[in-house]
Amino acid sequence: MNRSFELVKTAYELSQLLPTAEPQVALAGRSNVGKSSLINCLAGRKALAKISSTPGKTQSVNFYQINPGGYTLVDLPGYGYARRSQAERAKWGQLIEQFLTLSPGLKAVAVLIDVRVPPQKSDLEMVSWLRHANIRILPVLTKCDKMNQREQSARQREWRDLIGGAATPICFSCVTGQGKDALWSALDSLAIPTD
Ligand SMILES: Nc1nc2c(ncn2[C@@H]2O[C@H](COP(=O)(O)OP(=O)(O)OP(=O)(O)O)[C@@H](O)[C@H]2O)c(=O)[nH]1
Ligand SMILES: [Mg+2]
Repeated sequence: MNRSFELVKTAYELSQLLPTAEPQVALAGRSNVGKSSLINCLAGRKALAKISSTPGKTQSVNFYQINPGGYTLVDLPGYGYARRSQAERAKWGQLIEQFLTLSPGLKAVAVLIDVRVPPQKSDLEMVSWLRHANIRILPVLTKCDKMNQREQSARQREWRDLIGGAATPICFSCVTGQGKDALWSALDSLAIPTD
């Protein structure tokens, strides 16, 4: 199915985050994990979201309206980027937290994790924060083209056990397109009401 992606809003400040009841799924993950690349891959457009090999590229909350589907994918700034000043990290932490707390339409958060990297404190903190806030977690392992099948499966099991009870993480790669269909199905079933 061909989908259209439209960047409908960009927020840099807490005051620009107006609560909305429209269905949304947010993408969260450490800087450089591949959030913006995943948006581009799903959209089939290379330059929709800005990507960079330097962490900290996305500095705003970006809202992409998906049609058909009628929901919004929200690209969040990355967390855990140590080379930012403490003030900047605090500002983004607040922006992300405020967004996650104040979005009545938020159906789930896709937590993106680099398949090559063992579980990091910042990822575990994000997962635990979401669980406490009662927000559904869609775990996605990124850059799966960089690891063989056996290593991917081991990391999937590791995260399934850590998140506990949630679905097995989807292995995704924007280089090979692995996991793209599975991700669309998961997003649709989380964001589109069934009744
Ligand atoms: N091999 C490979 N590289 C990837 C993949 N996805 C992203 N990358 C690379 O990872 C780097 C970071 O990608 P981004 O999409 O900018 O990451 P981000 O999570 O949006 O980063 P921030 O905006 O800084 O939070 C870029 O150099 C991408 O080309 C993938 O599936 N496979
Ligand atoms: Mg980005």
